[in-house]
Amino acid sequence: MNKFNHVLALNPYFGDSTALIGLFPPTGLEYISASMKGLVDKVTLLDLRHERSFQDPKELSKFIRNEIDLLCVSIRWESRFEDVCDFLSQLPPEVCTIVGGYKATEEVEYLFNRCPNIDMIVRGEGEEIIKQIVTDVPYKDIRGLSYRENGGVVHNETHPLPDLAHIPYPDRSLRKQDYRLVKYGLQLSSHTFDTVLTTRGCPFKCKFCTFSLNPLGQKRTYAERPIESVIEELKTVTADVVLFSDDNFFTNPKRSEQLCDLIIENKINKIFVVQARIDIAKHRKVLDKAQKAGFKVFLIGIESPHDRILEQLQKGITQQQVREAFEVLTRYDVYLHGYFIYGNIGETEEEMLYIPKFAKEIKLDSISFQKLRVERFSPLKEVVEETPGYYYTRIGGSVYSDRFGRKELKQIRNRIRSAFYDLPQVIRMIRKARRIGLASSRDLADVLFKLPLILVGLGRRKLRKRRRSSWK
Ligand code: B12
Ligand code: SF4
Repeated sequence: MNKFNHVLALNPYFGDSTALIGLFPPTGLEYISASMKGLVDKVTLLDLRHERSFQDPKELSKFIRNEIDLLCVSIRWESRFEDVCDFLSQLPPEVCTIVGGYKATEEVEYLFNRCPNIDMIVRGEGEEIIKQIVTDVPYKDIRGLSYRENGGVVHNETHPLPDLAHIPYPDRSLRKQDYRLVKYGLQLSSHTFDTVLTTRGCPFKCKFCTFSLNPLGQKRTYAERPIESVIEELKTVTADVVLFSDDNFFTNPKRSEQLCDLIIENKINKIFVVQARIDIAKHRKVLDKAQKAGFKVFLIGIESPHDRILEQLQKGITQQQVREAFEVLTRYDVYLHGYFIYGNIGETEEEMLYIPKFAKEIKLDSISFQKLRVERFSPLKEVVEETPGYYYTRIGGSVYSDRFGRKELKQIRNRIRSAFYDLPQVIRMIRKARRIGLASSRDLADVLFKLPLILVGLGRRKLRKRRRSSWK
């Protein structure tokens, strides 16, 4: 007989968000659910983005009281963290509640104080840990677990990172819906979306990045899943577009090439989206195969056009190398998106405003740009603390300076955006998206038709945001 009968795996996020966030499934929670399979009688996965009635904590509590004997919640993001805490605190305290996820791991003490109904927190990657919790392993013997005992909290030692060859891939059978591009309740594309993780960790050491640091401050060693298991998983994926959410899909070009070969051989017809470094441009054979295998969108971390800043960020690339790489990449029929960071230490206004110009020079189709951020374990934290005139107001928040405060950086952001996204660029993006099959003519006509409603939604969101900030 199993220790638990009916487990609820809960993605507690819903409400105001960007369309991109609604696009992807709660991968971590699906990994956890897959690991519990066979060890509990039943798992129900609720993604609150798609469960309107359960967005009311009273309704959800009724369901939990009637059905559930273990509640597993994933807390992953900085954004909406307090809302999630408020929501969780309204759920039945008598049902055993475990939380896990990147943000939960960062905020263990805070969460135990803030949400009295949380019984346990799983720190770090949770596949092995959850298996021990739902079987009869005594809590004191489960590494990676923090739990309440005699009015206090016990933190067990850290769990070793799981071996990727031995963990099952996400359990998609628990989904009640497909994932689509939806904004203000309006569907913007006919495509369905999914994510697949083929590796964890990244061997590079960019100073601003915590992607490859787990929230315990340990560098996540780069680890690969067996490619056969990736192909087996891909065969079960029904979505049209798949994001390989590896930090850098091409870390091991030989393996990437093999994966492309197997995708072609197995006739897996999808649009693949990958995160990459410019280094991939050196591997033409891999690029040729990737194009053939359906890799159509490359999300590339460039961070800055300035060598001084690239060096400061320890990105390991130079402006000239970026230019050379894009000369190669633009020969392929792929959509190229670049990530940039502005507001770097010592960066002048002029330097920040060069981002859109540079992005056009190297022929990027689209860009996103973020303020420099400080995370608890990012190596950049110390640099900011030691640099006079620079500061951050909270962990996970942006870096400001005496010269560039919130207001100044917001103005610069708007100028970067309008300089890049002019009409010719928007037309170029649409044409490219159509040509490579990312969006059909019907999708585009549909978006145009829905444009007035999207603008109304945007206006409402801005109003809500303004009201919220005037209450604070
Ligand atoms: C892919 C990705 C995305 C995708 C989302 C894909 C998806 N499926 O959700 C997209 C592109 C949409 C995205 C967006 C953003 N992302 Co992102 N993203 C990632 C990335 C690279 C991988 C996520 C993933 O799939 N991990 C694999 C799964 C298996 O890991 P996991 O979710 O952590 O789950 C494991 C454990 O945490 C734990 N666990 C999780 N839940 C639970 C629950 C229980 C009960 C238990 C026991 C265990 C457990 O076990 C799981 C299995 O090991 C991570 C970095 C990373 N390496 O994790 C950043 C990361 C999660 N993103 C981050 C950020 C900041 C963002 C953005 C805010 C960026 C931006 N400014 O726009 C946005 C918006 C997010 C939001 N909601 O507001 C940060 C979060 C930091 C923080 N504390 O807030 C991360 C950690 C990157 C970083 N270091 O900066 N992201
Ligand atoms: S920015 Fe990219 S390449 Fe650099 S450490 Fe992070 S994931 Fe790795």
